[in-house]
Amino acid sequence: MAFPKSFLWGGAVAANQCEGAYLTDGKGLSCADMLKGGNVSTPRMFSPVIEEGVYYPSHEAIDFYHHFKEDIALFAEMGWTVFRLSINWSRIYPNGDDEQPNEAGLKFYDEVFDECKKYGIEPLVTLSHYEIPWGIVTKYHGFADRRVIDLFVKYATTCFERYKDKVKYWLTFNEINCGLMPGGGAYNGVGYVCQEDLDNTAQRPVDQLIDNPQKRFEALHNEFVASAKTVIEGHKINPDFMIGLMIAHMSSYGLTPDPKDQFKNLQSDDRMNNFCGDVMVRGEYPFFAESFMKEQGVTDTSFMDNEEDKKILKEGVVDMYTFSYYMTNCVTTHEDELAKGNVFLGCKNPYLEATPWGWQIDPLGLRYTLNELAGRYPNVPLMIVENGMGMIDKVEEDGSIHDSYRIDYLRDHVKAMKDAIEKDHVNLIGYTTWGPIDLVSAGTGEMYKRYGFIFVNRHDDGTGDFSRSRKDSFFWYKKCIASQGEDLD
Ligand code: BGP
Repeated sequence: MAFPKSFLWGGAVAANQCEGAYLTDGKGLSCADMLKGGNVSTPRMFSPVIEEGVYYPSHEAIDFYHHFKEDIALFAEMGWTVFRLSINWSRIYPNGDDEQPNEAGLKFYDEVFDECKKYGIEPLVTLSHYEIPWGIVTKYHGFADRRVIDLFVKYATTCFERYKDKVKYWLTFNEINCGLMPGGGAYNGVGYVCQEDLDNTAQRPVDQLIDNPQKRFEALHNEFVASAKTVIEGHKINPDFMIGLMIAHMSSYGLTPDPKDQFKNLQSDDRMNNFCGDVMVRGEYPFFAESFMKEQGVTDTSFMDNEEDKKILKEGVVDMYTFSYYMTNCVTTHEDELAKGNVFLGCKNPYLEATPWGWQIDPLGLRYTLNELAGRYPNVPLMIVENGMGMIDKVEEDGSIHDSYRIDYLRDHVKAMKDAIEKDHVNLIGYTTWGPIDLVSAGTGEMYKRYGFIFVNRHDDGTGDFSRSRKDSFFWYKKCIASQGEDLD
């Protein structure tokens, strides 16, 4: 049997994409609460002030806050052994810099973890999943301000102390490498938004906020230090904690055998995928760090030389490497090929099919990625904490949903993991699919783009009664887990 008995099977969500109840029980605003809905061709707008009568997807989301018992029972019915969720920082410290934590927020997660325990499900908790408190964005410009390191560590240690007997697996920052992308500070956890955008009533798409590479990379550095300090403090509170990093991993291929394409691909892989991983697993910046940052427009890289930070980074290396995997892309220097692609997703791979959102489906790419990571970071276990297919689901008259495309996608990815474990001997310890219950899309804010095994009756116009129902894939995943990944038909 390829998958070891201890292999963790489950699903992953983020608080801002499922909880709703955005101001309930003392919760403060988070940056996610300031984002409007969009779709595949309309970007999400960032509004620095909440407008009356406008639909903000996170405000109600799928109302997990009031449905968590029902939802966790459904997860248990599938046989899960792990549930990845995030704690919404602004439920615990509503403004980010409050003296005392909000007891009602802490109590909510106590109840969620107790419910998991009832079914023998291990929680895997992300401390920051694109939901930095709004107060930290407006008052400190996010992690660009070094004081936010301590605010984060305080929040993390509050959670560690409170849940030390309920939660063993922790992740510091979701997809920390998304901070490498210009302009996404309101969205990607870095939290850097410049004053002009905070004052801007005309509003801009969230990925087009004014970029400041110097601030962005300083903020990222501060996140590295905050994460390392968190690991150090976490191990003092409970030495059994497994605290990991989380990377949006997108492997890429050089489009043509032109050495220029291959070299560009090597550099792009190093910069987008390996830069953050190297700092957090190896405890130091990689050899290409300085040239990379200079290319990006960083003029002063002296923050890398802070001796105290260097010590912390070395001491606070992570216990596991976790990542999201959805697709791969291609890299080229040939202008005509570049034009066929899309800036974020890279250029098109003629051998792969794509989803309606342009995400290119590549199960073998997952095995490729696992091999790359196992070679680069041989001393830490790997976990896939997001994988799945966002699609348009059709509800039949009798309420059933025949999502065979999702089953095909997942089956092929499970097979790729199996090969990686069995044939390549990769140390992979778990798998949580993304959005096992339909939820708000982070990229577009849609409900229309669905990932779930469980359908949620909620729509982009704000209608729907939040009722839950099982799709065909629900029964498939249940069978997959019951057979330890052997029965995939
Ligand atoms: C990852 C995020 C998730 C999630 C997922 C799917 O980048 O960590 O929060 O949403 O992508 O993306 P989307 O929701 O845009 O389809």
